[in-house]
Amino acid sequence: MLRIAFALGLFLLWLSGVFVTPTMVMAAGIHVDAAWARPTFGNQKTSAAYLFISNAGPGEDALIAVKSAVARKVMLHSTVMDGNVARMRPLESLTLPAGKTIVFEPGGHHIMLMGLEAPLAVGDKVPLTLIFKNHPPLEVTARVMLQPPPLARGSFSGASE
Ligand SMILES: [Cu+2]
Repeated sequence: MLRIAFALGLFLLWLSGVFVTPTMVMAAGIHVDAAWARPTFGNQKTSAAYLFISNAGPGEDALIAVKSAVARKVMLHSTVMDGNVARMRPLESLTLPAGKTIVFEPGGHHIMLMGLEAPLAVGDKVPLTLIFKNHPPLEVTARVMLQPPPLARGSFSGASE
C-alpha cells in the first residue's frame, strides 16, 4: 500500500510539472544550486544568501540584480580583504562566463538582504528572483540554515559575510 501511495505521489508530481521545470531551466543555460540564507538573531534587519550559479552556455551572461519579497533592498556584494579587515563592496553586476560555475559563499560573493520585513528562522524559505542580462529571470528558494547545504560545504571557510 505504501509503495502504491509513493508511486501515485510521483505520478502527481510529474503531472504538476515539478520534474519538468529543472530540466527546462538547465536547457536554457543557467542553473542554480545549493541556495541558502543565514538566520537572523535579535533585531537584526540584514542577512545574506548564498548559491551556486552555473552557466552551461552557449554564451556569456551576467547576474545584474536580485529581488526578494522578504527584504526592502537586495544587493550583490563581494567581500574583499583590506589588510586584515574584511570589507563588503557592492557589485554592479557579476559576469557569468559560459561553462563556469560562480560560487556565492561566506567570505566571498553574497546576496545581501537589507531591511528584512520579518526575522529569518532556521527552516524558513526565502524567495529570490535572479535577474540576468540575457537569460529570463529565475525564481529560486533559499532555505534558512545555520550551515551551508552539503553541496556548498566543501569551500566553507567559517566567515560571517
Ligand atoms: Cu554584504
